[in-house]
Amino acid sequence: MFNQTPDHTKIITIERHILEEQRSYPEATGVLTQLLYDLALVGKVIASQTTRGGLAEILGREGSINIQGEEVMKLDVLADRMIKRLNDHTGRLAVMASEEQEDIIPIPENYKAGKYVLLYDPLDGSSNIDYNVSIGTIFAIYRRKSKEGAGNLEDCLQKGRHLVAAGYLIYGASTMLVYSSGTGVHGFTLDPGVGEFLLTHANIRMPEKPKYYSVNQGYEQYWSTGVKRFVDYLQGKDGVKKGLSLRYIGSMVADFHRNLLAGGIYLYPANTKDPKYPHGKLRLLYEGAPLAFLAEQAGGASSDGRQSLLDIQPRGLHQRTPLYIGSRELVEKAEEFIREYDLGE
Ligand code: AFP
Repeated sequence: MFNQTPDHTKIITIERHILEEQRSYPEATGVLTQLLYDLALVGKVIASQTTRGGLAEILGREGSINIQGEEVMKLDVLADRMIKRLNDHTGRLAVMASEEQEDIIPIPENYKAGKYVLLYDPLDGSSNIDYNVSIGTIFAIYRRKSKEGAGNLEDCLQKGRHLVAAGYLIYGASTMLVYSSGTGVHGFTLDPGVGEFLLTHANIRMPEKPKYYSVNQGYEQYWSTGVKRFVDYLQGKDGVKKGLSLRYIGSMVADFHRNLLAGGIYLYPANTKDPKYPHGKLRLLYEGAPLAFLAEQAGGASSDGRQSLLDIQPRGLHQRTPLYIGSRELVEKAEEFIREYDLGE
């Protein structure tokens, strides 16, 4: 019978989990632990705002002044500022970069520069906010490359292979934080009653048998032959395998999260729709690399169609990339179709 009495001895808070992970690294100084904990706080603060999203109509429109005399901001701008403010003075970071900002975000001179670099997408899927659909925050943490003083652009332009930790917060039916610091992927759900993230998904592994594929099928006419053939394959049109179900939310964090738990692939291929973005829409540093890191840690894989997203040397902060992330077998299949039909190899 289902036991409704919770076993309180088994409740693991995110703080305890991160601390226990740190214990397996005797040389660890605790700075990364603190940084991850700062990001959990970020999640709680943003979640409290996103759940009030629909109230913007009542409390004031973007640009207007609310009853506290403050300017009402769009949620993505607000999230961007919050992450910056919660992290610029801690002494843990050398530099930051955000999907919402053109240039790197330096640590103010009056604060100590630390040894880590934080890259983030403050509110991914923000075009979904108005429709009460899940959105998320993605983060990526690297060790600085420069020796001391203010961090620089080069500190931010690192391959995903050098990630120290990465994760996301998903603001959905419940708020979750999912992260990896290189020893598996772990998921925590925010218990709004106690205001803590509790371990609910220890050591997540992507199921071997994929269930879903996620792509904006509306762009099919703009895809290459290789991509079209690959999606035919996913749909089971070749008659070799049963087709997968299509699920596409248009919030990458939510699409990725579902496929991580259920098995499947998310793709945003290159397309010819907008000549300004020949590599598709998604950004390597803020979306591709961190989610690729999590996929690998959960037994999955990633690719830009030719190579792992983790092996691409970024040349610019906002570099875009074609993207395939999910079950290893499907990612390899995508590369195979692209090699055969698009690269003629
Ligand atoms: P927004 O943050 O502008 O809503 O973009 C979301 C996103 O970067 C990613 O989360 C989605 O998976 C993808 O774009 C959706 O893009 P399409 O609308 O072109 O399918």
